[in-house]
Amino acid sequence: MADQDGTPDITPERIYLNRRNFLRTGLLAGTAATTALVYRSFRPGSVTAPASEPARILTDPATGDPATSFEEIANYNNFYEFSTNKTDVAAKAQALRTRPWAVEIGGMVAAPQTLTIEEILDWPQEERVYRFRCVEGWSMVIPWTGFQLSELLARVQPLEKARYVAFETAYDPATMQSELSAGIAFPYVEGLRLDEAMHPLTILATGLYGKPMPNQNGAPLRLVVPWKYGFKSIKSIVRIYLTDTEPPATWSITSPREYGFYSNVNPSVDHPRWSQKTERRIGEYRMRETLMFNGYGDEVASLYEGMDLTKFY
Ligand SMILES: Nc1nc2c(c(=O)[nH]1)N[C@H]1C(S)=C(S)[C@@H](COP(=O)(O)O)O[C@H]1N2
Ligand SMILES: [Mo]
Repeated sequence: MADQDGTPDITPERIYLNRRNFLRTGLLAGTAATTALVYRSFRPGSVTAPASEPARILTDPATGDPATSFEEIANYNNFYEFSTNKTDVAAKAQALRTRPWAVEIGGMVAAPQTLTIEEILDWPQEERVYRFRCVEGWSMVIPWTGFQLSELLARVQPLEKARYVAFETAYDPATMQSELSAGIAFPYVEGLRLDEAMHPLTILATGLYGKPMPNQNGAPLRLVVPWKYGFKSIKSIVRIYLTDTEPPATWSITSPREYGFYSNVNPSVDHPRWSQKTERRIGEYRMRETLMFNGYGDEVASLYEGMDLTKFY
């Protein structure tokens, strides 16, 4: 983990006007119960402010913690395709070509589709302010823009036998570094169990701070699963497929002793080389306690009933 570089904490982006046209709400698919759950959990962070409303301060709706500044979110990144040095990624990822861009969705589905990014960006987007915890021990509060992954999955109609959702990042050797330099295999791949993927907290993000997704944060489309360690939130997705077997996940393949398929945030299961009991919120100096499921346990703990979470970590 790099030290803070002394960048001022308060930025104009932390306080910004919420624009009515950009953030359309009321798009939540699914049951009324699901919708109620999401609105209850996210009302403070996901409302559309009237255009006349004065600047608001973005906070994590659960804890009231202020959002991490745009500069910090966009300049301290993990994106191994470009660099293994978190403070170099932003500059190097400017080479990422995000147009044309298409996402292929297939596998065990009744209605496979290939969608252009323009089609996806045309869907209603909402804001979700989520805590984000990297397995390395740092965390942020990030105001994402996006939509529930469940909405996309509903369009392709998963077959009865589908049990998992697999994801793949673009790999372009012309603009990205080699596997040898990165120390991991490409394309970067990830996976979720289907019920995790369908959970209302799981989103595909297309932007942050009301702006299009910066390349370094995984433009034009990346996964966000707030109760799991950050590496599950795969960036710059080009392929999604449903399967009946546990899909490969880059860090579990690279280092199976250190990274499990589930990788739920869990302060009581240490990484073999460091403790996971505490974390440093970027922009702060003191350490915070890490919370089980990154504090989203009320919403997600039931997904893991009967599982030994010290074993299936
Ligand atoms: N394709 C791809 N996705 C990725 C990574 C990566 O190296 N390549 N790094 C992961 C890790 S370890 C983290 S912590 C988050 C970082 O997201 P951020 O840079 O937007 O904060 O992206 C995740 N998704
Ligand atoms: Mo991470």
